[in-house]
Amino acid sequence: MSHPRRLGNRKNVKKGFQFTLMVVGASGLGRTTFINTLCDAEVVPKRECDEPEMAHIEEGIKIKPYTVELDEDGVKISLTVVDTPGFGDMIDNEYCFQEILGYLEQQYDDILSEESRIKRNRRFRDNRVHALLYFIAPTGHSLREIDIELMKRLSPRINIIPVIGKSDSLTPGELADFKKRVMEDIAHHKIPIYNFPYDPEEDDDETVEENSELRSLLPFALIGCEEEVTVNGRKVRGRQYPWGVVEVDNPQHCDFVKLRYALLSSHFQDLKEITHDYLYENYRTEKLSRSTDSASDNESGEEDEHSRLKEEQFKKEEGKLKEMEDRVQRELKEKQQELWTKEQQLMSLEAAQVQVQ
Ligand SMILES: Nc1nc2c(ncn2[C@@H]2O[C@H](COP(=O)(O)OP(=O)(O)OP(=O)(O)O)[C@@H](O)[C@H]2O)c(=O)[nH]1
Ligand SMILES: [Mg+2]
Repeated sequence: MSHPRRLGNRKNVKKGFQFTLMVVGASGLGRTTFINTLCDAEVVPKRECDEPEMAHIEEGIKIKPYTVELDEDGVKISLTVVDTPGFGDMIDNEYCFQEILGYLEQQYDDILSEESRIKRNRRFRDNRVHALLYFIAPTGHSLREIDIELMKRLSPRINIIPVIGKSDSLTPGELADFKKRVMEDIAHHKIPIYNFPYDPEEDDDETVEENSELRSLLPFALIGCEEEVTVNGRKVRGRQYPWGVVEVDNPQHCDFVKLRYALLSSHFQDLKEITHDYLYENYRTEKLSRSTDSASDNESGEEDEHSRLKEEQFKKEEGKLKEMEDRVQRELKEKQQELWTKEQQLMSLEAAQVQVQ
């Protein structure tokens, strides 16, 4: 499944650009190492190991953005990487989902209120997150419930790209099987990840070929390492094991180079456009229609109050009329009584007169 709206693959822009990436995944899957490998610098400091007496304390999730200026073949990139340490550490992860979702929506809210200002703030920074790399543990089985839940809940708000952390723990055969199973799970649960959308009818052959190759690599197998080792006289970034070296920048060993190029060169524009034209637009429409609904709820509330007051007024008037009618009836009866007494007096006077005559 892909997002219903897809946009053409754009090539690099020379003047430089800003891009924001979020990394989420269980503890220890290599997020910090990946960020530092991606930027080729120690952007995120290494985490100190917890003291044994503190190991049981659940700190909860933290959301930490780091901004770094990169130079990619002369193209300036202001890259913000948002790390999410503590994800999945708690027994109940509901709080984690809400925190991440809240962060993503807050960035949309900020731009929404900026758009509706009469005078624009020139220093306003658009912090919308353009892609989320979701780190899957290299279990060799299939997706866990927390993976499915996170991707399902966040996919309406962000381009999700699934990756396998520490993929050197799997043999090439195991990795291929695992990738296949993960994609089957994603399809089964209808999770709309970012799958390098293309249209063979509309797009040029180069785009179709490039995107279908990237799609076939999903979920990207990652290896992270900041140190350099020497292999056959060459200095490479790689993990040295007694039996050999796994190289970060070797496409035979992992998909790091392909993913890096897609994120920072060939597909950043597509990711940004989908974020703006589709994900943000949906959020904006939902939010604005929610506030119109509550306004019309208010309006109908006002109407209800109005008719309630009218009814009260009507009842009061009715009561007054009834009182008036009763009083008139009472006075009428009194007058009739008076009249009858007067008639009786008149009759007895007449009778007395007749006797006198
Ligand atoms: N085998 C292997 N180990 C890795 C890889 N990447 C990182 N590691 C090691 O795994 C351990 C944890 O890596 P981190 O980068 O700190 O992982 P993290 O996801 O940031 O961990 P937290 O921030 O604690 O959640 C470190 O000892 C790394 O050297 C990898 O690709 N393969
Ligand atoms: Mg870390």
